[in-house]
Amino acid sequence: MATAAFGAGPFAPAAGQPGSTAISMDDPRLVGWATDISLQRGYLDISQPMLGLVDYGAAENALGKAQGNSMDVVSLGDGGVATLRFGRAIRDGDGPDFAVFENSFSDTYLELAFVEVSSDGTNFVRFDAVSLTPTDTQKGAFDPLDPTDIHNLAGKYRQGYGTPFDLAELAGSPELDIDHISHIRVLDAVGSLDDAYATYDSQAHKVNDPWSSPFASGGFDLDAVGVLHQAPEPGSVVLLATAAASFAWAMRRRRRAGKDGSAKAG
Ligand SMILES: [Ca+2]
Ligand SMILES: [Ca+2]
Ligand SMILES: [Ca+2]
Repeated sequence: MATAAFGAGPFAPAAGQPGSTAISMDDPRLVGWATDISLQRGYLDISQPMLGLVDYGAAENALGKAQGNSMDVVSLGDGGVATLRFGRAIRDGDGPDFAVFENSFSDTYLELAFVEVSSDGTNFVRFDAVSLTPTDTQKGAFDPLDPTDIHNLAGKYRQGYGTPFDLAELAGSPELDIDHISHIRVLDAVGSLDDAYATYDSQAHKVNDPWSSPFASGGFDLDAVGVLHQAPEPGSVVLLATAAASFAWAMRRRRRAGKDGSAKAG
């Protein structure tokens, strides 16, 4: 198979190019950020577990607003997992509902991660990721990827620009309420083409990304997760329901009072 021209893939191009879906960390639609994280670091090199785990960056670096730099991140390592929580649940609104920010310093040095969501912290549903990066040659530690070959994998865009995710795509998933997402999980795509370590997209392609990268900052580097559509606060739903109920009660009273009045007048 001939190698397609760079930028000729079917998916959105790099940040700043026409048709890009990248979301700037300063986009005014971002109304919230992750407030809590639990972290399971991955290996420096999953094929050499004796080397240990990555340790770059504190877990808290993934909380709050994205910084868009290379330092204020937490590295996941091969197969590492970060689970984020939010002060308010996330809901499905028009278009993208949240965005995941990585720390790539260029449009083509891309380390990728799968993204899953949950409404209860137990049942997680993964977005259908697609990686059309050819799998004939392993991408080495600093080899470029073509963002137009990548869809629904976090890390598609350079630092300061989030990869968007649309909860509408997960409508109908069992055990998931797309209008009440409480947890987002970011899972490093190992990137190895070796059958023993490979991770696969939703179409059974091996995800080929820079590997191995046995550095303290190996694997996906999470800067932040930003929210575009928040669910109403639980308190405000109760208040709204209470207000509606007392309004209905007042109307009934008024109608009854009106009837009584007319009866007397008659
Ligand atoms: Ca949506
Ligand atoms: Ca990294
Ligand atoms: Ca950060």
